[in-house]
Amino acid sequence: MKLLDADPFHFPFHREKIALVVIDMQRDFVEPGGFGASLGNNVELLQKIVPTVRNLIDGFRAAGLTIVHTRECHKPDLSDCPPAKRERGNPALRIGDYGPMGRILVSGEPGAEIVPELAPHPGELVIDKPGKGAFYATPLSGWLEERDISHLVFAGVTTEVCVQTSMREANDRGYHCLLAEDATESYFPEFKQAVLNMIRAQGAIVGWTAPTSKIVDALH
Ligand code: C5J
Repeated sequence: MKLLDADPFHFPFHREKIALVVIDMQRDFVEPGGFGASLGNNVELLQKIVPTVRNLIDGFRAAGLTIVHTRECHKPDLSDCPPAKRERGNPALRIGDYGPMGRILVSGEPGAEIVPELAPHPGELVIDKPGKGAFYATPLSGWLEERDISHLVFAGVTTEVCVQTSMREANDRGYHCLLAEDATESYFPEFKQAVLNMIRAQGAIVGWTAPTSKIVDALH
């Protein structure tokens, strides 16, 4: 049993039962011309965490542990994109429209790919998800059960949308969840801070948080 120095208190875990879930570090959210930018967001904030996410991934790779990468994207015919999602708001480009990185949030398009610095290695799991949560309409539950995983470390973007949704889904499914504080980011810094506060409040009601350096140190 290992003990990770986390908030609001120590996070105990068995090394062979922990996995990393990196949420949606895709060009569509992190680079200009993608989905995030089409909604009027400044993507530079998200670009800044790429080296930290890489350190976290490298720590899990060095320890030989399970790594899951997710991508929010839809089938080319958009049959898995509810009209309520596509028609929401007034973005410059809608899901499925052509932009500088191909069709917005469509699988197989350049914008849907994970940024090159964080590209999955062979053997790492890649989940294409049509929703904000990583468990909705994906094989993630089964893949984690097959590997006897009980503890999940979350990273990626954006903190209050896909990361928080996935972490709450995991918490409800019985996983012990920890969010890497400096390996997640939002277009809205105050939303990120609110999520960190919310998840660890009330005795870790959704989970724990810790900085990447402490997580990586605890893996060895
Ligand atoms: C959003 C995500 N923000 N990956 N997706 O729409 O958080």
